[in-house]
Amino acid sequence: MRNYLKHYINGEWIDSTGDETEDVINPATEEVIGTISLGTKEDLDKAVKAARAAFPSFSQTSKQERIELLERIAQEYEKRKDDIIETITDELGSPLSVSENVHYMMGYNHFAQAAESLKEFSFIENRGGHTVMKDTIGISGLITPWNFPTNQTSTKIASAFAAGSPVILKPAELTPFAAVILTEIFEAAGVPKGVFNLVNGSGSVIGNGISSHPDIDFVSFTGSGAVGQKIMENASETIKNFALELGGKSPLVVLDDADVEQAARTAVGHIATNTGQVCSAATRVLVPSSMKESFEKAVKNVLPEFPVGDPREDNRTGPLVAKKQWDTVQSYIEKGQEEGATLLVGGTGKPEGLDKGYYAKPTVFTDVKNDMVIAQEEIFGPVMSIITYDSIDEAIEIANDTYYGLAGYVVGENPENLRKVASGIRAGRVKVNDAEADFAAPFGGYKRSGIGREWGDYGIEEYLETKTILGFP
Ligand code: TAP
Repeated sequence: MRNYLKHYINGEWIDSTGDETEDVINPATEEVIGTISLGTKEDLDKAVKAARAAFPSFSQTSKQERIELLERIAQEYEKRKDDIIETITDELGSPLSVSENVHYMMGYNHFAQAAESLKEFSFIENRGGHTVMKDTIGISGLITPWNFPTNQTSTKIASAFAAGSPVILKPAELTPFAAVILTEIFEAAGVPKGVFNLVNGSGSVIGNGISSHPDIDFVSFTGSGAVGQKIMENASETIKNFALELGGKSPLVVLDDADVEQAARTAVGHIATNTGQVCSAATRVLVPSSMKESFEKAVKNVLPEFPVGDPREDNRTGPLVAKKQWDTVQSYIEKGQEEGATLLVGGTGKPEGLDKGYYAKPTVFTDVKNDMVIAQEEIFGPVMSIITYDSIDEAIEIANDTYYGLAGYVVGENPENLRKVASGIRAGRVKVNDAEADFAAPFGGYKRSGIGREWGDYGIEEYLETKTILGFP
């Protein structure tokens, strides 16, 4: 059992001032695996005070000191590899291979990349008549979701540390244990007292408290649009800066010269990885009308490559994170059928033989119209919608016919068409064919997918203010 009834404030694990606790459940077994304390406003105030006290010295550390700090964190992070992988598999339900190759790997890369980006980063620029200086924004409140327990936290923390900003982290209640390991990593790496503070608790108390706190200068949030909107409202009370990463309904445009089997594999990979609980997942798959039947056949052929089951065994897809998420996914599958989409594979209920655990059937709808609810709303589960198009212009139009704009994908051969689609999609990140991940590349959304950018030097920028000095001697 992992019981963490303390918060980490000012370099110490201290008791919560409240006595409310929350059990954490392994979604694969439905068993309680530990308990956390739900912090109070008083706990948050203590953390804010500690971060404030750490601000003057941490914000004045040299670039070199911060590079070395981030490099030490990356080294300590590597030492905790097995722990991180096991913990994420237990609290989130992701298969061990996904916990290693996605969750562990992404967290590591954010720290390593922040150190690299910082090496090239210029905090002062003489522009002839004036000098522009980049100054730490102040102290930052970080609110993170459950779907990437090390990626979402690490990208924010790495950027904040690179910019010299002390932080208060409130991780999601559903997956709080990876953040405990991160805290231990920061201690081992010698993060100064008060620079990192962990306050566990509910969104309504600690999350809400962070976004409305008069002494917090910046809030970085990842999660749902509804809560993102609340963060904006709260931040407006104190004219606080914020960055929001709010999910999507991303298109995968399959061009007519794409390898149909490979395209189907890419599409299924999106709903299988992390059980489709990925903000940038391609859940609308746009295929040429002429390719519809061969694509549907290819999807059925490749599905067995992504077995669903016990995340501690050799499976590609685990359960959904919680019963509530399972219920949400079920209701969208029902909705798709009511709306008249054709169920190609999957459906409601649990996959055969998986009665325990929040497992959902990988589900593919075809004959989907882009204005159906299943094509417009973020489902956050293993559900794909196949939509047909008749021209590249139409494909781009459908791709952009959404409130979201986080990511887009295009697969095919003809470079001109690939360029046309990649440039035409209104989203913060477009991936062409099987391009490799790049942690120096900015990540964030257009439209209702968010405000601001994370990762690499763009991520660091969010934690900085721009100061003009006239007559700098
Ligand atoms: P949210 O409710 O948005 O939770 C994200 C984080 O915000 C959690 O730490 C949550 O705390 C906190 N929070 C909740 N209410 C808050 C408030 N009033 N003020 C400040 N912080 C608050 O997401 P969820 O309920 O976990 O998931 C719901 C849906 O959101 C999903 O189905 C999915 O569509 C979307 N989602 C998107 C993303 C990404 S990456 N864009 C990630 C997760 C979920 P607690 O939950 O601990 O109380």
